Amino acid sequence: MRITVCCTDTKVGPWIEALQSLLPEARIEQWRPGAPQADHAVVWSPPQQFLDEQPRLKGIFNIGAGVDALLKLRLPPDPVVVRLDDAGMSVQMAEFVCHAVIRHFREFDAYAREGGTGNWGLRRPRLRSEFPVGVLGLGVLGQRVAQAVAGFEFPVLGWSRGGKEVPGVRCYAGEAELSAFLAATRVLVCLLPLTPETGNILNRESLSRLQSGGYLINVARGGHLVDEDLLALLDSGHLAGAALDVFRTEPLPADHPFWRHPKIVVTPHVSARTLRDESAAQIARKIRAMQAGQPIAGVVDRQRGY
Ligand code: NDP
Ligand code: OXD
Repeated sequence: MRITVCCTDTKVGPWIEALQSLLPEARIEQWRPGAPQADHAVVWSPPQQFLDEQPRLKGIFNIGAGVDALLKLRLPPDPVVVRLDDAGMSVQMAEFVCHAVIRHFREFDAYAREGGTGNWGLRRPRLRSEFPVGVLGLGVLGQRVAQAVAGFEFPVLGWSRGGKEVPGVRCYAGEAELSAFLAATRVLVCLLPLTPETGNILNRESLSRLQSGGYLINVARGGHLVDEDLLALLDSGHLAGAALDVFRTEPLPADHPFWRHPKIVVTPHVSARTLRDESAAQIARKIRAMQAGQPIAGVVDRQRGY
């Protein structure tokens, strides 16, 4: 079995080592133009040339949960596209979002500013019942996040396409219930995949529907957010702030207004990192299962885009 590895912005050597130790029988190599046809590919944002030169792959394994960059390319029709299925990301995402929610709710930034001036100033406790947290997307990451936030006794709501039942989470489904979900939300967390249906979903209209003093946490993709609409709603006072981990252009350009906005916290796409060992182990298990003709989890529906 031949496996080719083609990853932009990622060191390929350690991935090849990790996969090779798990699949000693396979021939695993970094892709180069003109390389022989492989059985499976392990990829992150590969160039179009790679896909054009590898038309007979059985599986394309994406080393991330989001496949938006991959599905933008012209893919051969046959290979099964597989995304990472948690692989250590959901606990990181839960930690990141809980931190962002609590930092905002408990006003830790204000305490940090006042502490810096030697001021022993108590702020009035806020009621968590007045900070309902709504999670857009109740998949592998969204469900874990929603339940983690519910563990801190915030009211939690969730929105998905087909409808879900998640203990402790009030669930809404589909276009028809989006307005009601937003109207009942004060802190909005985006954990949707980026697809033609969800692009620009965080816009003036949707964000205006949030309860007054709303707060946005975008940990999905920059393409979900209309940047100017967020800035306008922060400046008008309808929104109290935002924690943004993902951006339309990454790295976020030095002159982007998000960097310096006093109500925005920027992090450089770190809310849930791909963990190499756990991810390689998951991919190796799935390659073995596919070779044995067994079903695997995390297969992408190309039509839906996730
Ligand atoms: P999943 O595919 O497991 O879940 C996606 C969820 O979104 C599902 O609940 C799905 O609904 C819902 N959804 C999709 N389209 C729609 C729609 N049109 N309307 C309503 N709901 C919709 O994805 P993951 O939880 O694994 O990951 C989510 C995203 O997080 C990734 O695609 C990626 O972009 C981002 N991500 C960001 C990281 C970071 O470091 N910032 C790290 C990892 C991922 P249904 O259940 O009904 O299908
Ligand atoms: C992912 C990411 O999609 O890291 O896994 O953004």
